[in-house]
Amino acid sequence: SADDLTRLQSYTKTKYAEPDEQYFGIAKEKNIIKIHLESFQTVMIGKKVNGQEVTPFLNELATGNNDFIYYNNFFHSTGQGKTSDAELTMDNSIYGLQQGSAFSLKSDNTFQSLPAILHQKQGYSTSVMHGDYKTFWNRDQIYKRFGIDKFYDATYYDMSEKNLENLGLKDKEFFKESIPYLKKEKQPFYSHLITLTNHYPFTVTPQDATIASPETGDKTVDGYVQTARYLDESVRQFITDLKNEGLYEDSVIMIYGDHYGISENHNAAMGQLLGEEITPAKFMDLQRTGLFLKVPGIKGHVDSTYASQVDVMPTLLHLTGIDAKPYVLFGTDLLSKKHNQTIVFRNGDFITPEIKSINGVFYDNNTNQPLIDTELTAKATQIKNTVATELEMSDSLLNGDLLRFYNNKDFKEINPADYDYPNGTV
Ligand code: GP9
Ligand code: MN
Repeated sequence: SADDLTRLQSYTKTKYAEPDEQYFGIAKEKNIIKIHLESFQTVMIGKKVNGQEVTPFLNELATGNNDFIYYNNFFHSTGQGKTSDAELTMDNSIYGLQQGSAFSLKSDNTFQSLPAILHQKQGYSTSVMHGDYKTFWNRDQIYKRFGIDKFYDATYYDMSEKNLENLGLKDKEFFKESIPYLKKEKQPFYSHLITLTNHYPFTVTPQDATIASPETGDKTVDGYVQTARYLDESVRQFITDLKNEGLYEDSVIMIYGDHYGISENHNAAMGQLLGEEITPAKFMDLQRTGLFLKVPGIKGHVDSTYASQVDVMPTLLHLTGIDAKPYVLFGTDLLSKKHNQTIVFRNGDFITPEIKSINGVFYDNNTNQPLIDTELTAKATQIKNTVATELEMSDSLLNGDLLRFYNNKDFKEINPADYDYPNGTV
């Protein structure tokens, strides 16, 4: 009901973090290129297998010596909706559902999404590119509610057998064929490219395997190292092409992992690969999926701020000079002095720079030992309650379809009938 919306808004208002003036609007009307790394976990950054770096290109970006800010404490917050949850969270600053995928279950809801706001406030054209078919995760339905103008799905790409691996188009081919589409987008554009090859069960052809398998004996973990290398090479190729096409210099570029690739079922092999036991606390450490952010006018550096996928939308709004205040958002601007460093996981667990909370047990985040300090324990209990409220609020938004009651003067309601995603003709 409208009362539930009022309750929700009085909660999210308390989370608002005002922008830092030196960054507000610094990327106004700049193209935004969003590179979604399938199943990428930052444990691969800096990792060597048989003396070889797994992800040499991303490692370079992660030094902060290039154009990218590297957020090394950036986490995913996805649930059963996996990729679709990451997309939902990044473009709406809300959490996925406790069960199932909101993309499938809530595609008739009203949203006030980032692509629509960028379009309405600054004339962005918005698109998604992906080497799989448009009905997967019900994307062709929910994207209309997000106000996404164009959806270049598999029908826009050369899906001949030689170009396929695992669920769909190989990433190198995908990026190569995406360049002409990007060039044709009306500027400024907000374009989201979703990779696919680094997906369970992590297979590559011998030709694409450019790093030797670690031989833990677990096919998933061994394969992951090889597909992560392939992903790294694909991103390098794409960034090089963006430079050659004049699309790099003046664009905001964002690279991030969507969710974990290696589940608890593979803790033994993962432990062998990392040379340490994968305890529950260590497993939480591995939920870092990383954010690389290039903003024209901001020098690259490493930023250890704790952050997660909900924080991306308010950050991009402020960078483009749109105040996040009128929108119902759970995240906070990463560049704001008031950024909130409590990371909420979909199952109610959380992490802060000091504390981990896992399945009801508190840990010291730095030692990964159970918390004994009484002051910190009291603090943890308090945060745990806030986290429960946060998830409950986000659920109420989705389950009550509460944004349909929000007559926001800073948002023109989206009519899904205005959107259509015809097939490509490749
Ligand atoms: C499918 C791809 C994978 O199109 O995005 O989704 P996931 O299985 O990772 O949720
Ligand atoms: Mn995924």
